Amino acid sequence: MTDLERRAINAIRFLSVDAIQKANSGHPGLPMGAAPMAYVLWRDHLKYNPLQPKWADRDRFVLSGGHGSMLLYSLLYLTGYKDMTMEQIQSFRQWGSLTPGHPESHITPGVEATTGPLGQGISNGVGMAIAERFLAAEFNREGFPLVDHSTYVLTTDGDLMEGVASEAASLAGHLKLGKLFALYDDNKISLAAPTEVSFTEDVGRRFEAYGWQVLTVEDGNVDLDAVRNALAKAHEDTVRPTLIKVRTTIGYGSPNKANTHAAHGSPLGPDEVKASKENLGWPVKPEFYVPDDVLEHFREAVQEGKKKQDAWSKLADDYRKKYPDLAEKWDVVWAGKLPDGWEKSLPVFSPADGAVPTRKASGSVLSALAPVISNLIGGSADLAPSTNTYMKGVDEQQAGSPGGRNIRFGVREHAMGAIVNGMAYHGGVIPFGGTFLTFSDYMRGAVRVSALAHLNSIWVYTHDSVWLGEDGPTHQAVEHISALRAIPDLTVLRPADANETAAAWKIALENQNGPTALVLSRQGLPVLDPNKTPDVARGAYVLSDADGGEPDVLLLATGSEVSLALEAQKILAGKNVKARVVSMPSWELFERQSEEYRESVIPKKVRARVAVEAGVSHGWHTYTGDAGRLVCRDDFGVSAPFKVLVEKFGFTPERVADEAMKSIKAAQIPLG
Ligand SMILES: Cc1ncc(C[n+]2csc(CCOP(=O)(O)OP(=O)(O)O)c2C)c(N)n1
Ligand SMILES: [Mg+2]
Repeated sequence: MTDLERRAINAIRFLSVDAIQKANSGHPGLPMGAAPMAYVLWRDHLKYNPLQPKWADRDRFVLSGGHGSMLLYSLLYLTGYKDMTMEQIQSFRQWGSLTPGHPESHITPGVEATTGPLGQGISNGVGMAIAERFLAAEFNREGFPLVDHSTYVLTTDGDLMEGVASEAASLAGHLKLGKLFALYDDNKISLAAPTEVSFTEDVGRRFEAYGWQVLTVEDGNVDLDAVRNALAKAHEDTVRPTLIKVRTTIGYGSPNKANTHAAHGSPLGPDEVKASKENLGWPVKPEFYVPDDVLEHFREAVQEGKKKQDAWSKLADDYRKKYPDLAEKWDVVWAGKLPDGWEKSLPVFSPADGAVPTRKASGSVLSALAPVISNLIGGSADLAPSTNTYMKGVDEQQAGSPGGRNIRFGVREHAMGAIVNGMAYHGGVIPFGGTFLTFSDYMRGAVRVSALAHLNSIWVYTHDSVWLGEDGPTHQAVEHISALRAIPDLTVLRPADANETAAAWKIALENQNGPTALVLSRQGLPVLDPNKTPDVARGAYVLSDADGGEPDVLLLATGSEVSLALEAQKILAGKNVKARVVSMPSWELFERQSEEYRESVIPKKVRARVAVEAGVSHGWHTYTGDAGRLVCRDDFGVSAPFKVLVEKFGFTPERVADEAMKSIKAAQIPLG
């Protein structure tokens, strides 16, 4: 190691240590131990342009151990990302800074993925590598490697203990994602203890069994050449993803805390900061010290990055001349747009179609759109025939068919979630993932991050209630819709019929500001009159009003229960009660409407209301108010035929009508 290299690495370490000390909060252990490998990667291997953080063909770097965020912020500062100023470094973990406690991709330019929940980042990396390979197959032409980048992940002990990481790594091996590289900060310490108390398997052999190439750097603290050689060797194998086990020391340089979990998640403290700096030959003062020549050395990345991107831009210009149609398509997908006129391909369903399960309608929508939206890519967790998420006429994503858009995630819901997110982070694609609604819990960690990071991930959840019948309560979702609604910035849509389903897909595809969950039925639902254009985008709308002015009661329903509400409306009409049926596919979208619109659909003065939804009533009180009634299911389901459950659980038109009468009484509105 040269003197300059040593000081460059120490600059990463002590910028991080000082920022953490100033914030009096943070995780110094990882930046101190992983600084050498990060230095080699960012100096010698990574393709990036600090002044154009969104350059499409950049390599992706994911800090999967997001607790080591200061490592990434130090690198962004040192290499010259212009938003990452010294002021930001000194505002680590403070309100409004670009340096939050864990990296957040929607806040900080240069941060590729929101990490911190362990296991997510490495799984995102798998999605990024899939997206890269898919786009390469789609766009690259002889002599024009327009898409040619790698995905690097810095992973940790805790990261690799997480189940989701194993699921994703297993799929990555199967798919032979040769341009995925994980550097494992193998320091044998986690948050609370050495790994010997709970994590003693041979990680390398496990990854080899997944189909990865596994390399080892025996001393990642000082042997930079070993890291360089490992990275070079990693690239020689173009078929297998690579795990490089880099043996390091957590908190390297700290005389009293290195190699202990004390270095993991607390500032070193002023005395230990001083001792560490002295130990590594670093000036104790000033804080946040970066020698000029070190900064210059790092900032060469700006020129280097520009050179690389310029060369790529020239290639792209020539490509544009030679393949204008492809170039046009490129612009559309990278702008996150949809091709002109795409919505004309959305199918329209008619009542003559009979009872159509909304999952089937969703399948028809997907297959109709697949040829038109060429970057729609996704699949399910081994449930393709059930979730109807396999696009007809489209190839399957496999090692031998990297241009395939039907992804078989296998029975790996959590990884599916994180991989879909990884594709969304990557850009250029519109990714989706599907499973039964009840298993949305298995992937909740990823769904939450998709919302936090404002990703365009689309979640397709079928078999949405107790109405799946015989499979019983393990498979019957009851609390899940409510649990999804509880996630901020996730748009949840539960369409009432096939046409609402098509409208829901349109909303999901056009949603630029976050993920969308489509909640779909297993059983057939009558197709409503398509001439009454469903106002799904407004979240709730008057589907059917009683004749003769102001309604006596509002029937608020979603999904399969909308047709039930329509039946109840007829019964009530027979009793001379005016009932309005409101189809309410999305609370979130409804809440975004104007006060006037909301009042026009759910007028305050009509206090008699019934909410009908085959799930827990949690949250419905907001809409039903003080005189309202609930036809919901506040308990688990039961294994029995669907028709029996309808009776036993009281989801009959008569029951709904009965509750409507009770609500009218409670609201003391005289019958008209
Ligand atoms: C899903 C999840 N569970 C728990 C945590 C809390 N946590 C943060 S880091 C960590 C383990 C740290 O060990 P390691 O990943 O080896 O990082 P190192 O201490 O070596 O930096 C834990 C349990 C988390 N961030 N995410
Ligand atoms: Mg560790």
